[in-house]
Amino acid sequence: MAPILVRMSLLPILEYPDPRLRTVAREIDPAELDDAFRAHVDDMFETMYAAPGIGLAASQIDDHRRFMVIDVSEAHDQRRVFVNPRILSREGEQVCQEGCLSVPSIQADVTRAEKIVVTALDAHGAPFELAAEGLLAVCIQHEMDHLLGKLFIDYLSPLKRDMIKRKLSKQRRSAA
Ligand code: GNR
Ligand code: NI
Repeated sequence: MAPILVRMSLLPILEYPDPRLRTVAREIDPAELDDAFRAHVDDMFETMYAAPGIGLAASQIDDHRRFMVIDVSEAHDQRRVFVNPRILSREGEQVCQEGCLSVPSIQADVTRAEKIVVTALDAHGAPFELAAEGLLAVCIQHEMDHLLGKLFIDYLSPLKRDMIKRKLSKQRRSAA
């Protein structure tokens, strides 16, 4: 029987207010989409599932290339990779209570488009177009914000954001 090598690792996730989360990601040259890139994508999925989360932008693991991974399914069987994503159209509004692996234990309502059409490359460089609504649409918009250095708490009032900053630093002090 041929041996099967399984090589995976969990990646550390940057946490607010780490300034690296504010980096604007750079476009990926399709020539970069090699086996090493796809192994890295697998590590991101494992990191996301372990957290647990439904999406992870490269920015959150201190990789400032323009891509993200998403799986909103409960069975963890709908992996989607978006390289150089672009939103082609948006329609309607929805309010969703959001959380973020980079802002642990904080949740807040955010208003976003209800339906979007997004285009991107997959992990092999093949272009695709996807119409998304509901939670998938929320998650795509949340991850694309990360790629621009933006966090969901940026939509809240400065007062509320300051309260969150204090709560997180207090949490970290008691965890240390
Ligand atoms: O796991 C996550 N859940 C979630 C819930 C509502 C709206 C957005 C998200 S994304 C988040 C994972 C994350 O931080 N991705 O950047
Ligand atoms: Ni997030």
